[in-house]
Amino acid sequence: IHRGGILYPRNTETRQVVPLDGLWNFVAPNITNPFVGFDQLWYRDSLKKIKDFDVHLMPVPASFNDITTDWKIRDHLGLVWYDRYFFVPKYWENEGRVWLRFGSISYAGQVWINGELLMSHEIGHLPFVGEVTGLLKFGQENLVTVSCDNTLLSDTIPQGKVEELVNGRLDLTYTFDFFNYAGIDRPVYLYTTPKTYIDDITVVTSHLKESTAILDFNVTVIGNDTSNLKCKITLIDKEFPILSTYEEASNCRGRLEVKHPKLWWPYLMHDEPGYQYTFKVELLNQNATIDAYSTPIGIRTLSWTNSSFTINDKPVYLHGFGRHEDSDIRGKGLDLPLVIRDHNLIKWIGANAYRTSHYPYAEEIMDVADELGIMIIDECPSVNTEIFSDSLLSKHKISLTELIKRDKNRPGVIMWSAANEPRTQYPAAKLYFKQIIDHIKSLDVTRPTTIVEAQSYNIVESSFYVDIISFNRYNGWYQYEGDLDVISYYVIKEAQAWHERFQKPVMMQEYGGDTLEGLHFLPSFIWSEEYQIQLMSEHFKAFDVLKERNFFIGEFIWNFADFKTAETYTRVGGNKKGIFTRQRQPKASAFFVRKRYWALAKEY
Ligand code: GCB
Repeated sequence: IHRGGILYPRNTETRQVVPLDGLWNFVAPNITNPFVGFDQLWYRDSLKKIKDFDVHLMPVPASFNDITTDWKIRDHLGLVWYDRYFFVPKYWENEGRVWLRFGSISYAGQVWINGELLMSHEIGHLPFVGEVTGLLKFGQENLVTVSCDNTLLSDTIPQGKVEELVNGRLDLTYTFDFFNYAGIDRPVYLYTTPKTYIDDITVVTSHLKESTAILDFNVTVIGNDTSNLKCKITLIDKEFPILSTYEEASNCRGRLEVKHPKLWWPYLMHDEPGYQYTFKVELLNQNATIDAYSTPIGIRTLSWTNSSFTINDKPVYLHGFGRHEDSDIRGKGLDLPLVIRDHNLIKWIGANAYRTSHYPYAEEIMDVADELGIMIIDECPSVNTEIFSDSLLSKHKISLTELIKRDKNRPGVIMWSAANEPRTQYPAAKLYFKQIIDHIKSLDVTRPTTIVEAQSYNIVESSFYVDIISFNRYNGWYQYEGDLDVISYYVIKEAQAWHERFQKPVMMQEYGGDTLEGLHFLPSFIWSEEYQIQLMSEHFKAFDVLKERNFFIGEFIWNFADFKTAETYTRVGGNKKGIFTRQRQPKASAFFVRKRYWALAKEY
């Protein structure tokens, strides 16, 4: 596995990208031995030759769980196997290096090329890449085999537990409520780079004053001999090259000064939101281009105090949702029509932000948010942590390292969320989260941090370390169910108490109630569309009071859309707290929220 940069694969003057998405062969050995496949050396040859198990056609990218009609595949625990053949052109032999990159495998994956182990990766929802040059047969068919393990334990991110049922079947339980979808759920790319290549790029807006922006950049180059190379940086304003600079390739870091920059602004805060430049890097040997790579960047700054949060020195109020990557049939698999539909709904409803609850979303989704000016609270895959240990801590740090490496240049990412609803009332959580937040700060000081809390403000210790307080609370639902008339009292009281104890800006990250579309009651009754509207309306009253108190910086509904959960009697076909259905049609509440969100936007 490559431990360096994780730049998204792009075609450039010097690089070629070949997607390996499509139909792969798939085997889910439904027996209790977790090593089936390894012992039989399934990676040595086509899965189609296996005798004792069914071989399915499986689309990539997709979660495998809901594709077949077999509950044993939906609820499969342990290893599943994928493979496919792909052709590598002869001329690639002279291209330099060839790489294989997975946008994510959930939860853990191992990859073989032509029977040889290439790489292993643990923690879902994060990309990984390995160099395959030495393993390929050029001008021929090659075999890629993947094993994928969805087992969650006390030292995985997130945690889960395996239990053996009376009949010997292994059953996974977990305390978070979204379904534990698994598989090769994001795009797979084969791509080339030259032998000496641009491995990573970091660009930060370090100053923004009086119509001048200073961009600090750092480019990592890998190769045998970089001493004669130059590194050329061009900042392209849509079509026109506006600024160039040259650096030594071996130490390609420096600054760009941009006069009268067009800033990246959030949606609805500006008439040209989401403005991005192209940051182009070329490695030059004399006048020959050795490698070239371009990435979009936005020019913007963030700052925060104990009661405010600003972007480009303007205070922002975040109004949006928690979301999920989730849809019928493909589960958490990347689906571009769905991604665009979702963002069209986000624009329609007038939201300016969302949280990638409860794991990093696909890079393709993040691209859309950057481009539209949607602000993202970027969450790592840690959810509902109950048992704190050193091995968990080190994996949690790895997940943050990988997330920040992936998303550090994204203007849309305005905050790092270290975890959702960890049990921060436990004494062990204190030092644990101090180390987690220190770790984030060691990687990025330009964005604020948060931990999304479910515990009461008076028993939580970890919030001393974060920059922004986030809390989830289900007034009118998990507590005071049916008592709509007390909601606003409790919301105001709690937000104020968080601020008083920790002296930080506060936002409400989750509130809501399950709602079955088409269920109507007058007067409103729990689970009806009327109840959801009233529950929100009572929250809005509280938010209007809190907004006047400055420290309150945002309101997120739980959830954007209905989503699938594990099977439990509290869920009718999944979690129904969406203001859109799982098919992305509005419930009555969506029209109600829309009025508020557009009205909030007018206040900027
Ligand atoms: C929460 C969790 C979220 C759940 C939600 C619920 O507090 O953060 O993941 O889906 O409650 O609806 O129970």
